Amino acid sequence: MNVLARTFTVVVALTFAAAPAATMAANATATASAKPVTVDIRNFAFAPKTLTIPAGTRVVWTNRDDEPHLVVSAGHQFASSRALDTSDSYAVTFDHAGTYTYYCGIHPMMVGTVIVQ
Ligand SMILES: [Cu+2]
Repeated sequence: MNVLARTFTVVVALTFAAAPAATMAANATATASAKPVTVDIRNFAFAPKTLTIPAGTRVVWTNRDDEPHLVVSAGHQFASSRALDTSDSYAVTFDHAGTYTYYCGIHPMMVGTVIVQ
């Protein structure tokens, strides 16, 4: 094999090797953006208090307090949780853009907002 032919072989091999890698990277990005976003309920507050997410994101609230808490949609825009005991979680997938305010049904001073873009 002369040098030119060998170079051509290497370029072709690299082109085919690179294609699956690029596809895998694209899939990894899609998976990363679909990851659930966590809101901790801690010290009688939602953290973060305001969350901005792309449409289609699943939000998971987890109670880190020793007191029970609830997640209740202020405008009945999504289903309310049951009472969450310590370490219990509640998840809602937000498919549509909008501003969703919520509060704790036991401690109504606890408020949070999910902004879906
Ligand atoms: Cu509460």
